[in-house]
Amino acid sequence: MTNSEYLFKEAVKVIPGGVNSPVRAFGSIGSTPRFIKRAEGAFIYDEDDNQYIDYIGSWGPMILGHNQKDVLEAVTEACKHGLSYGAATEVEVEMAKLVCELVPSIEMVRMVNSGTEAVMSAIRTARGYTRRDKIIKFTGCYHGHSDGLLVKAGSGVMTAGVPDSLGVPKGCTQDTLSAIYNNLDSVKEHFNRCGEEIAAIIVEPVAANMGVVPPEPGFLGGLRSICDEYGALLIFDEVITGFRLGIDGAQGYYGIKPDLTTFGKIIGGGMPVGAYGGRKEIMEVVAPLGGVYQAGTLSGNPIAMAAGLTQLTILKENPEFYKKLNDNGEWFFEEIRKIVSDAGLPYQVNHVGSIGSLFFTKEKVKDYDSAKTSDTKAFADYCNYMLKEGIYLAPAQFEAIFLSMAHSREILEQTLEVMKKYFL
Ligand code: HOZ
Repeated sequence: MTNSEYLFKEAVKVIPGGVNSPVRAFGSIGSTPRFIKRAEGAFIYDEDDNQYIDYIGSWGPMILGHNQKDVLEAVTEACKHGLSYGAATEVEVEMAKLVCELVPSIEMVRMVNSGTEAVMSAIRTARGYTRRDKIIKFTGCYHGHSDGLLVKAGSGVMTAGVPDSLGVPKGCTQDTLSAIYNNLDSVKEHFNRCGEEIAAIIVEPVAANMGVVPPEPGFLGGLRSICDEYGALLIFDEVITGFRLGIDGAQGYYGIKPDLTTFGKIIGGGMPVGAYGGRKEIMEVVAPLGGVYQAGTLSGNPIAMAAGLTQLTILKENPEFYKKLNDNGEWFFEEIRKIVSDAGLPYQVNHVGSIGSLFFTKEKVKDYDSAKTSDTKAFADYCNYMLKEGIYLAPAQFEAIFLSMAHSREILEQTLEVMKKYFL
C-alpha cells in the first residue's frame, strides 16, 4: 500500500469521503487521491515522493508557481507580527487601493475569506441595492456552495451528476432563475416575464466549472445591455478569471464593465481570501454604511492580505507575465488540439489564455448540454494515464487545466510528449 493509499484509508474514517472538498476525492476517475506533501514552481510532490507537473495550481491561485519566494517572505514576515487581530490594518487598505486601481469597474471593495462568501455577499448587495429578489445564473456555472446558488451548478455538482443539493430548502432557490450559457434568448425570456423583479445576472465571464467554455462574441455585451435596459446589475464572478486573463481580469480582456465583481483564488496568493467590489454607490449599501449586513472575524486577515498584496503587486509590476502566460496557453492548447486531431479523434479543445479543457466529445462545447456530451469514462482513462506518467490534471472532466508562470515551454513540451504517447 502506498503512503497516499494508507492516508486515504485513515482519512475516510474521520472526514466525509476522506477529503475536504469533493472533487479532490478522485471518485469520478475511479481512483484515490494523492496526498500532497510539498510543492515548488510547477511541481507538486506526494507522500510517496512522486513528482508531478501540476496543472491544478490549487485550482488557480498559484499563477506565479508554487512557493514563490516573495510571497513566501511576505507571509513569513507578516506572521512575526501576529496571526489575526479581528481589527482594521494598514495592509488591507493597501490591498483595497490596489484592487481599485487595477480593476476600473471597482471603486470600493470588501475582503472576505473565499469565493463562495464573496459571491453570496455580492448577491445580497445586489438585492439590497435594487430592492429586488430574483437573480439569474447560468446552468453549468458554479458560484460556490451557498444555498441560493446550488441550482444547476457546475464543478463537483456536475461531476457527481447531482442537479441540486440535498439540504437546500426550496425557499432558498425560489428566486434563482436558470438560463443557458451563450444563449441570450434564454435570458430575455426571464426578463420578458419578470424583468422588474430581477436584481442581477451573475455569470462566469469565461465559464470554467463545466470545463472551460468561452463566451461567444456578443454574449457578455448582450448581458450588459439587458441589465441596463431593466435596471438589473451585472455581476461577473471572476474567482477564476480575475487577475488571470490579464491584470483587469475577464472584464478587461473582453472590454465589458460589470456592476459588481467577485474574486477569490489569485487575490489571496494561496491563502484563503475572497473579495467583492463595484461602483461606490452600490457598495455603499454594505454595513456599516448601509443596510446590507455582511461580516467576518478573519476577513482582511493580515497574513492573507500580505500574500495577496505581494502576488498582485508582482503581477502589476510585470505586465509582460500575462503576455508570456497567454502565449504559452495559446501554444499549449493548440498543440493538444493537433495531437487529438493527428490521432483521428474528434475531441474538442476549449481555452482562453492560460485556462483550458480537453472535452471527449465531437460536439462543439458552448454550454452545459454540450459539455455533458463528453465521454467521462474516456476522460477518466486518460486522466489516470497522465497521473501515472507524472502529470497532475484535475481529476474531473468539468474542471479547468491551469497554467502558471512556472510552466516553462520545456515543462509544457514534456507534458505534450506524454499526451502523444497516450493518444498516438
Ligand atoms: N471548487 C473547485 C473546483 N472548481 C474545487 C476546490 C477544491 O477541491 O479544492
